[in-house]
Amino acid sequence: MKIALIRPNMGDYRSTDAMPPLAMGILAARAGDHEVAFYDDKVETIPERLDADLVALSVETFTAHRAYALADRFRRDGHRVVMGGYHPTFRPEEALLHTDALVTGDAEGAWEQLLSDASSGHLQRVYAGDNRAPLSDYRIDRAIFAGKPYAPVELIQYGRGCRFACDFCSIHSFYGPGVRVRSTECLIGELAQLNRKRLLFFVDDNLFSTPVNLDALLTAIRPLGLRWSCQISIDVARDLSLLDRLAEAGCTYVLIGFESLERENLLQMGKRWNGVAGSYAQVVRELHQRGIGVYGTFVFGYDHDTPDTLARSVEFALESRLEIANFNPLTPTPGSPLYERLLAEDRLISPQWWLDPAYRYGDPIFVPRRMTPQQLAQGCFEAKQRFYAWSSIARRVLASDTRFSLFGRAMSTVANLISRREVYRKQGRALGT
Ligand code: B12
Ligand code: SF4
Repeated sequence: MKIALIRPNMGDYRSTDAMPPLAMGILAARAGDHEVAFYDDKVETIPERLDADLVALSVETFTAHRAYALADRFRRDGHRVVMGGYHPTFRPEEALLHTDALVTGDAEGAWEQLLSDASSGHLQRVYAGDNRAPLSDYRIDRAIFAGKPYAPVELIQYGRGCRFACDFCSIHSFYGPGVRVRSTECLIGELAQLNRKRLLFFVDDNLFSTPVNLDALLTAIRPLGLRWSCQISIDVARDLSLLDRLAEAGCTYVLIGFESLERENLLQMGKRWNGVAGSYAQVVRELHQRGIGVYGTFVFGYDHDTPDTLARSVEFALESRLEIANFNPLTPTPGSPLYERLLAEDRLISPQWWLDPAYRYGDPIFVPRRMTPQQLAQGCFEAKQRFYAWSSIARRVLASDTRFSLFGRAMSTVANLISRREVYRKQGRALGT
């Protein structure tokens, strides 16, 4: 068969911060003898006509509307369409209105079965991926990304899942309670093939899955002399020697979900543990002292948030000189406990907001308790504007700790410029069209 892999964007426009989608590389590597072409809607226009027997789309909640429009078009043209990813996993009935078949959960195994059935003309409607299977046969084909204008970042995955279960996050529902990691030998083999001039980003939801796993990784990659970044839970800073080891192993940036400065909000989101390593300011200081930059993320709209808590969070981010930060309105995505709770409380403004033609990126999705939906949306946008104002970028980047490598500073500058541009480009965008 000829297979066209498509990663849809949020709408019919091109992005400037796109990174190569690992899922597509995994599907390509497991396509056997079939011929694969890959189109990335984020960085290139999807051709009107495709020469393909099977069109496969990777779908997230923010890209579902656009994915369905593309799928409907290709089905009208007589193509068979299949889907996979977070959104079809959590909303299979909805996706099946637009696709001939879908895979829920992990692709490995289910995708090969789907391809075999499609070639013999016996395509089933739903293939259940095994989200508990060990990651022992992890393969990825990066050749499909060649020549596409991606940001200078190499993505890599050590493991899947997270040991926590925050109320707003769909990771736990997707992967279950367990965390699976790849063997470090397999990972090192893959690392050897990546472009060392680019910043390496571990896409794991929490690289600190267990002390044993983190230790195995740091021991394996330290001798490679790489510079890398990751998402990590703040409790890693409870043991300062672990921070030393992260720095020694080449960690240049960490993304930490601070989420809120309000204890009651942390309790409500199931993230009380965010306080175990001391104050946020202390943790940032310890990381900076080791030459590790911090990308802090915050969410707003929990029941104890007011316009004032938003303003205080921006103050904190500026005073702590976070290299990058994000201030997002709480986004109830299907699969998260938050979504179910807000639905049950009748607080969702539009329950299927991702398909609502009136919805715009950054719009309020639900009614917060202690501010109006508009205050929430506007407050988050203003927070981003303040953080990415030219004066703020200059102050944070130029005055960054002298322990920062030249590479770290260059990365910080580029990341700030890209983030600033994307803040304005994304805000108010319709999904789908
Ligand atoms: C890195 C990352 C990013 C990067 C972009 C990465 C890139 N390549 O472009 C950045 C930082 C830019 C980003 C942005 C956003 N992200 Co993001 N991101 C991730 C993260 C951490 C890793 C993605 C990854 O590489 N995973 C590894 C691959 C191998 O896994 P996978 O994509 O799930 O694919 C597997 C299966 O799902 C399946 N599969 C997937 N597609 C298909 C298709 C077919 C046909 C088949 C058969 C199978 C299949 O097979 C794969 C292998 O088993 C995920 C969390 C996660 N664990 O995945 C969040 C995640 C995908 N992001 C999320 C969100 C919400 C966003 C934003 C909307 C945030 C925001 N408010 O702006 C934006 C915009 C996203 C967009 N689509 O435009 C959510 C999506 C939730 C949802 N219900 O859709 C996630 C799950 C995070 C979370 N905690 O909830 N993100
Ligand atoms: S928000 Fe982060 S720490 Fe919480 S469950 Fe999701 S991935 Fe884990």
